[in-house]
Parts: sequence; C-alpha cells; structure tokens
Amino acid sequence: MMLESKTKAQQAIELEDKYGAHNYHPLPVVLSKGEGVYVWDTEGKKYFDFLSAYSALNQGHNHPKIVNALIEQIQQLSLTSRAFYNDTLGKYEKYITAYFGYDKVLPMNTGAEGVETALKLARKWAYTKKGVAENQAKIIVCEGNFHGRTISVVSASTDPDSYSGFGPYTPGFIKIPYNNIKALENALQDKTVAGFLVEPIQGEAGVVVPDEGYLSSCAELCKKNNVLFIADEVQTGLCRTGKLLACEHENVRPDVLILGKALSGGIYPVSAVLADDEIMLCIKPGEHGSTYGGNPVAAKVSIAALEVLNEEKLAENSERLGEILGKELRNIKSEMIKLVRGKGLFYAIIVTPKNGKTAWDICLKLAENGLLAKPTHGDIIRFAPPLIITEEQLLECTAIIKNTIESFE
Ligand code: IF1
Repeated sequence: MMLESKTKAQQAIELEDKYGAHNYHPLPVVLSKGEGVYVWDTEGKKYFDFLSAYSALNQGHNHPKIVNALIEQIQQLSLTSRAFYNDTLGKYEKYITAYFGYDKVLPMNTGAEGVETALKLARKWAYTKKGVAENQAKIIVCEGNFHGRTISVVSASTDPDSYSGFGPYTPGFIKIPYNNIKALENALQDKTVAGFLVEPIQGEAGVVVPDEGYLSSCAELCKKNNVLFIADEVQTGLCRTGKLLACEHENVRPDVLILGKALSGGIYPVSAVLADDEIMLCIKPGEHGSTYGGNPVAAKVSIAALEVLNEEKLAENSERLGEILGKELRNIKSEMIKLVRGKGLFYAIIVTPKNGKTAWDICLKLAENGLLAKPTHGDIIRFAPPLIITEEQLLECTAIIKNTIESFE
C-alpha cells in the first residue's frame, strides 16, 4: 500500500517497527490524545485508560495543575545540574520530606534509578553503620518481584523475561518467597544482610496482595535484626491502593521509601528516595547523583502532583471506588475468571483461556469496546484507572469489562 493510503495508525506502527527497538509488544492501539481518564486514538476513537501507564497517571492525563507547573517552570529555568544550587530544589526537598515524614530525600528520575539509589544507600549504611565487611552486604528480595530494568535490578529478579541473556549478574541478592514471614526470618540469620527490598503489593507479578500482617511482621523482623526495610512504592504508592502509601495499610514506616511514576502525574520522569539522616547521610558529596535528578522542572511538577493527591482526596476515592471495582469484578459470571485480587483502584484478574481465547483476546475486545488494559505474564489483566475516576465512570467501565468477558462465554 502507498504510504498516504495507510491510516495514521498503520503509519505510526510501521515507523516504530522500522526505526524503533523491538523491546515491546504493544496492543495495536495508537494514541494521540489524553485527558483525565480518557485517551483518543489517531482515528478519534475514545477509550477509558484502565492502565494509567502502570500507575504513573494516578492524577489522570494532562492534569491542568501539573501541566501548568511544568510550563511555568520550564520557561524560567529547566536544568542547572547539581553543580550549582537553584531556587527550587530546596523548597521541593522541604515539601516532600514533610509530606512523607522523613529527614531527607535523594531526587532521581526513573523508578529503577530510585531502586538503584536505595540499594547503594543500604550497602553504604551496612558498611559505615552496621559494620558489615566491605563488599559483603546482601539485599533480600522476593520471588516475583519487579523493581526495574537495570542490570543490578534484574539481577534481583526471578523472572527470566527480565534477566535472561543479560548476565553476568550483580551479586549480593538473597531471593525468598513473597508473603512468607518464616522465609524472611531464616534469611535474616545472615548478619551481612543490609536491607529487605519489597513491593507492598507485587504489581507486575499480577497485583499479588500479601496476607494481612505480612508487611508489619517483616518490618518488625527487620528492626529486630538491624536490617533496613526498603519499600518499593513506585507502583503501589501515591494513593493507588487507597492510602497515600500501601505500607500505611499496616502502619509500617519504611526505613527507605522509593517513589516514582505518579510522583509527577505522568508529566515528567521523577523519582525519589526518602530516608532519615542516619541512613541518607551515609552517601557523601560526589558519591551518587544524576544530571537531571532534582531539576527545577521535576521539583515543581512533583509538588503539583503531590498537591493534587491531597486536594482531590485521591486516596479516599481510590479506597471507596476500589471496593466497588472489586465487587463488580467478582460479580462477573465467567469461567474465564479464575481469580480476582487487589486493593483500592489496583486490581487484576487471572484469566483461564477458553476456546483458545486468552487474556490478550479479552484486551483486544476491551479496546474495541472502549477500555484499555493490557495482560501481564500471559494470563493476568491489570485494572488500574486514574484515581480521579468518578463512580459513574467506574460503573461504565465495569459494565464494559463484564459485557466483554461474558461475550466470550
Ligand atoms: C516497563 C512492568 C509495571 C515498578 C516498580 C520500579 C519500577 C517499576 C514496582 C521501575 C516499573 C513499569 C516498567 C514498565 C512497565 C511497568 C511495569 F510491567 F514493567 F513491570 F508497572 F509492573 N518498581 N514498572 O513497577 O520504574 O524505571 O520504569 O520508572 O518496563 O515496561 P521505571
């Protein structure tokens, strides 16, 4: 077909195929506009966004307050590097440390950089404060984790899709089953352990919610064994599960808190690691950082994104509407739904293929019916709408999901 006779969508897909790395397999939907809970494709079809860029869009697409913060700052001063001070970073650091109740923040850009920063902090703390022998520090992680795509972070992964073919791997990770307190207790007998890195709910694994009491028991065991409890709240944080942080469901205060994604409301890459002085000051000047980390635009965008969470009561909305989402998903009568699990507006269904139809086919049909979601690990569909969604919009979405899945019966 001649180029001009192809649809805009076909042209976009072909360009990505020809000139882009093939490191993704997207749903065949080409988006060109986003606003609030909606996105539109190149042909003008409207969809509910039920993935929220994996919880980076908790505040919805193009939230005006966050966009305006970006525009205002970027026309003033976009980047200084940390070679110099600027009049924005300190205000942001004061704001975010008060917001989450920590002494200090180390600002970075992506979630993976935040996790790497936390790993470096934990190791440094182990050598300078805990007295672990140099280069012997270990980090305990959970099977099924997803913490990002860098070499050290995939060295902690148990998912071959994440790590295979990328060796040799960073040493020093002890892998234990998730949601298994005894396994942690055993692993903590190793006195070279610096930290326990855990997702309060495992996102990529398919919204795996641990048993009640798991997080608080882990936190107690870490305290008892002088090991840092490191919470990766990149996906579960910022009101996604019905609380500001998922750790709050069990009144756990992590020693090290990792944030990302919705920390900027989908407007700009922003991540952050928060900790108290005893830990954070183990990293000295010149020992860690990044070109864009803590830049003035990131700082202003992040303040706006955090203000929106409070002003629009997104934790309360997530908690209240999450109850409805869970109930409606569990009411769907279909042999294809093996399990429903989640917390707040963070849910997943485990799909049993039927007549050769899989989770992927369900997602294609959902897109046809105006709702975007994407399978993970083949048989799991994650449902995570922007937290600004209204009850009316949510019920419209659960009706689309119900009708779509029941159409496969
Ligand atoms: C992709 C997955 C989700 C994360 C947690 C750190 C990071 C992530 C708990 C790293 C990132 C993203 C990565 C993105 C898709 C998405 C994802 F499917 F990859 F696994 F959400 F589950 N901690 N998750 O979920 O943050 O460096 O990406 O900013 O790689 O396609 P990042």
